[in-house]
Amino acid sequence: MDTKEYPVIWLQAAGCTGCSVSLLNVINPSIKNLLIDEVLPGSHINLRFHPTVMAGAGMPVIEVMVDTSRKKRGGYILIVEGAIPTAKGGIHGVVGEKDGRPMTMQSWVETLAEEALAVIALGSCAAFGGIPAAQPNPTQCRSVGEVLQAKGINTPLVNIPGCPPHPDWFVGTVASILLSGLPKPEDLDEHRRPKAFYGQTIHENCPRRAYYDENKFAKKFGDPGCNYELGCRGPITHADCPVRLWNSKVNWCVGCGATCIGCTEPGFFDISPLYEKFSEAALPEED
Ligand code: FSX
Ligand code: SF4
Ligand code: SF4
Repeated sequence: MDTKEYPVIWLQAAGCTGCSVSLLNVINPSIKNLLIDEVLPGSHINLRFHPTVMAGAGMPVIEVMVDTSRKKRGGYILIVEGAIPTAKGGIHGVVGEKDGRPMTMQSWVETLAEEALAVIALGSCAAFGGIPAAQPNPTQCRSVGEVLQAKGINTPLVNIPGCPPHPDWFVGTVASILLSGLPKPEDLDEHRRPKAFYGQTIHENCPRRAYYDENKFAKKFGDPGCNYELGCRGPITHADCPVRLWNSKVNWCVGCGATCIGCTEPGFFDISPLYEKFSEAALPEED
């Protein structure tokens, strides 16, 4: 059987690289399986550019990226990690140069997204602006979606937020694209997140939910009870962490005694201080 190859360009913009590190920790498939073997029988990912993982540096790797976008026009997947600084023409974020002039992250995203088969905005920074876009946002960081919309670029876009995102959310989305094509509108929620991973709230599946329903709230970390009064945003946060668990099913945020800080939601850092009870007004209405 012929193997179909999907070239991937992975751009890193304004972020902390945690999204890449999270993916590198993927257990099943391993990162070697993912990058070197076939991710699905007959489908192989060819990671052509990734600033953290690739061995090369400088102009030769920039040329590989440009070459990929030219030769595989309409056939490569663009993954963007990190928000896009747009203040002052985007000069706060630069990747390489062209004709001796610095190339901004914004211009790379605009150029590469236009000719891509699909764009994946990986992590809450790329999907929603994330921490780099927190108020007062002096670099005017924007999400990938906002940057594309401002330019009228209509390439299909999937958001995979999380700070960082769970590796399964990314691998599962890519596998699904390779298996059955781009997600249909009904597969994504109003924030373009795959419903398969973000279709329910943390609160719906939290093992401490019975405490919440009985109004038994922890007053300090370590107390038995629901962590809502300690700032837990499980009720307004969409992700499957309580059932998927993290680090190869070892634990997750509330499971280890912390709160859900709402890392998959737009603007999670600006809602209120992370470890204070958030405003009741932010709660969804009960059915
Ligand atoms: Fe953002 Fe990626 Fe948070 Fe970090 O670079 S989603 S800051 S975990 O890693 O973009
Ligand atoms: Fe909901 Fe958080 Fe309480 Fe769990 S700890 S029941 S997610 S408010
Ligand atoms: Fe993010 Fe909440 Fe999941 Fe923790 S439990 S990873 S804060 S969505």
